[in-house]
Amino acid sequence: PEPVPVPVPGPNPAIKPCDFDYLKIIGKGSFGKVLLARHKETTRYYAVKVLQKKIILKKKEQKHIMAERSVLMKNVQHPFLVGLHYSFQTTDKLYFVLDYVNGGELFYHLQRERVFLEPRARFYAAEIASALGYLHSLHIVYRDLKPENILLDSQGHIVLTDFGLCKEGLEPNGTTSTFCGTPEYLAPEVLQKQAYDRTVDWWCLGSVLYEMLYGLPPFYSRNTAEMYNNILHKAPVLKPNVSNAGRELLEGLLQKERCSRLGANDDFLELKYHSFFSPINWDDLMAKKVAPPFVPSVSGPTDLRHFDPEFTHLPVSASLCSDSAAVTGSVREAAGAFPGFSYGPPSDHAFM
Ligand code: ISQ
Repeated sequence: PEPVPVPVPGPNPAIKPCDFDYLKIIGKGSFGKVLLARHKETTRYYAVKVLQKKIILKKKEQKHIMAERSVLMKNVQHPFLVGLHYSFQTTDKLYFVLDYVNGGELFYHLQRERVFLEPRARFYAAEIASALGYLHSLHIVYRDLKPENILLDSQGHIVLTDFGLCKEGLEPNGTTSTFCGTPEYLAPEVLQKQAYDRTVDWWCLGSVLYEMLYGLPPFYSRNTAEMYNNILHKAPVLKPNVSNAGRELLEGLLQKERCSRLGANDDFLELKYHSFFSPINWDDLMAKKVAPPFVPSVSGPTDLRHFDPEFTHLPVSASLCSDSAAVTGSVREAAGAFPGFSYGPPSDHAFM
């Protein structure tokens, strides 16, 4: 039999910022930005997330970033989680080369339609739940599932992004702000800075499902303090325009006491077999054999119509690919602040 090259994980110093053309900014957070980029040699499109090291170091979020990298690369592969192709670093920046997903944010589509009918909300909630259940099986807690982290691919399937970028927003002056969006899905225990576990993700899923069915987050108020009070002390309002199964599921997921929350005992299995999801064939869902209820209209990989023009019209910084951006990594990077960051499927060339 033919010898088959087996990829072994390790640093890939061969890949560098200048291997890409940076076309558009498609997202921005306090740590850095996400750009649409084209790999010059292959002409393939990627979402490249670029983080400033000094901002991360200042915020002491290094752990989060390393956690993000390990989450993305440690063989974390799931149909509804964004894939990491490479990571590498220069003197002042960290780069993640991710799948490019251009169906738009789920909540961009929700805002256009106000609410989703139950079958559509069920489909999205099921794909998100299966991704969260998979992460939990690897002992990973997603923690901040929020509207802007839930994307649709061009076929209409869910893609969860952002394992660690832009946790709490930090303004340049060091004050917390709503720059990254008000954290309206924060579970009571996170809000109170108590210990949290995988059950926070089921709370967040409950919040997402609530917003898809009712058009607003469960404890929404224009007044942030009041919203926080609602999250901690008020029962969610469950009007009867949603089915009994749907309201029951929301009630279970939005339990303030994490031990009483649906999923507290058998995690994803408790959701999987809930009557709200009885129309879902989970094997077909995971195999992407369930046709998405809505197909985003995109003309091709560079079609940016679903991205906020606030970002896409910004100029792309030339510093992303310049002579000063010396690639670090390989053996030398062990001395730096982000050892072991650079990654790529090694001996890529062996396959081409
Ligand atoms: C992939 N495609 C589009 C946007 C993205 C934002 C963050 C992370 C990955 C992405």
